[in-house]
Amino acid sequence: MYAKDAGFDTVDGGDGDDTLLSTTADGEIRLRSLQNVERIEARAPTSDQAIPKVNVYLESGQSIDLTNVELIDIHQILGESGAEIIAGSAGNDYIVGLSGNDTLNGGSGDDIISDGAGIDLSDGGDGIDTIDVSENNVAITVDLEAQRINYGSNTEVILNFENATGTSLDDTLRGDVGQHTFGRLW
Ligand SMILES: [Ca+2]
Ligand SMILES: [Ca+2]
Ligand SMILES: [Ca+2]
Repeated sequence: MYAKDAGFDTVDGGDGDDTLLSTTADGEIRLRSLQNVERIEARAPTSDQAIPKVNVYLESGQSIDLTNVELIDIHQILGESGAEIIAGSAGNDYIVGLSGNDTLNGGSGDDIISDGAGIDLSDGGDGIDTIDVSENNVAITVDLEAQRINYGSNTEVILNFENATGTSLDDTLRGDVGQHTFGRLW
């Protein structure tokens, strides 16, 4: 059971089958670290309410490995301004690095990774994954074939992505259009 408070929590489930459960209407799960937890689940506060959008927030500069964690009705997994290391679950994840030089891995499933500012390393892993650069405020070149993002003088590595979502500026997309589909790049 997870009790929301202002700080970031260190959670160790120990032995047994453990679930981190959010049952508040404004669910936010704030973690410094997570160990030995098998499941993170969002539920409605009462049975007649909808399940709220619950995000997992990782403290700045920390790391989290969700490879063997089942996420149930969790909306996004978000880093902060530091360099976070986030490994997603086997399911479909939405991972947001924000600023800082982040290492973001989707793992299996059809993941969306928003890398944000900073020089990030993003890996979609197995599945049909989307690199989302729409939060950036500079025009970006996304090359899915060369597995690179370029903006200004910066180059970032993007591995195992099949789709891209661009910014509202004049982005450039390179890829094999026979294999890939592109989101709202224009
Ligand atoms: Ca970050
Ligand atoms: Ca995943
Ligand atoms: Ca992939």
